[in-house]
Amino acid sequence: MSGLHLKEYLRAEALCVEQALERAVTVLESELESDVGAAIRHGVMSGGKRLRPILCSTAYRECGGQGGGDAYDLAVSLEMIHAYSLMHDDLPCMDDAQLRRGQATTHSEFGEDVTMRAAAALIPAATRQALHSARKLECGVAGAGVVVQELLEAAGAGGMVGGQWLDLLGEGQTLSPEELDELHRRKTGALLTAALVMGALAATADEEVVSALASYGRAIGLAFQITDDVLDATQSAESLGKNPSDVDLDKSTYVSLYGLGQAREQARERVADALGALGSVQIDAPVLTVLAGYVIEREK
Ligand code: GRG
Repeated sequence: MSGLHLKEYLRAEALCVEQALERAVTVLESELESDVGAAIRHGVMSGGKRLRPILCSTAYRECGGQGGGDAYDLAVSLEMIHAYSLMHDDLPCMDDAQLRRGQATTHSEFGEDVTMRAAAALIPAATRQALHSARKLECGVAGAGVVVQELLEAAGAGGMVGGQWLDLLGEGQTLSPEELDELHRRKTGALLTAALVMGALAATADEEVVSALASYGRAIGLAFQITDDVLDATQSAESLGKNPSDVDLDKSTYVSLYGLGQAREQARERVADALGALGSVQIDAPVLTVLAGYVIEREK
């Protein structure tokens, strides 16, 4: 698959993801107070690359999964967790951000109390979404629990929440390279890895394929974060569509620790690790192969 085809692929996948998100948000709007529903719509339907659901649906398909819409319904459970995390991350008690995805952050528009509730409601909603959709895929009722467990482990204290905590504690400190890797393995890497593993498990891939995709996910997770730090250091808030910057928050980053050149080199090494993991098993994964490079070539 060429770079041009990847762009088309990502556009088509994002469209299916948007449709599945629309279905999920419409259900939530019918269940919740109107201001909370509106805040959820703002936080979820605000664009973004939709990388986590696309990794999930791609892994699912490249592991032989045949489900259509149900696979996207599963994939968007990851985006619902991601959206809640961004809504909470932007709150004044965390990063105190005004701009996200080129728009006002949810609390700037709806207030802190409504945003807190809206984001919290997304956590059980994502869990329900994952459970109901996974049951309809190849893994069936018996395998769906394991798929959901992946999501919850990645989102929890050993994953994203724990990583965010380390991130907040690390403000104003110089972290060691090991501490920085551990923080991002949890804060960003865990959910990206879960996306791949959930897709593979839903398609009932062999154990060694699931484990290779987990290694691929851990490697692209770090490559993705290093690139995030490079973009944060080299582009304006306007072009990235978000604020504040890592410098504003006095955070340790791959750029502050290694400098731009070495950080970029490390991102390339992680992509090579990811491709090595993919090559170690017998699956035909043309999209995941090109996607590994995309995570460090992206401009947003
Ligand atoms: C209570 C400690 C505590 C935590 C709550 C807030 C939170 C949970 C977690 C935050 C995790 C977080 C903000 C991770 C950010 C990871 C990241 C690189 C986000 C940007 O992802 P992209 O580039 O964004 O995929 P788009 O906009 O494309 O979706």
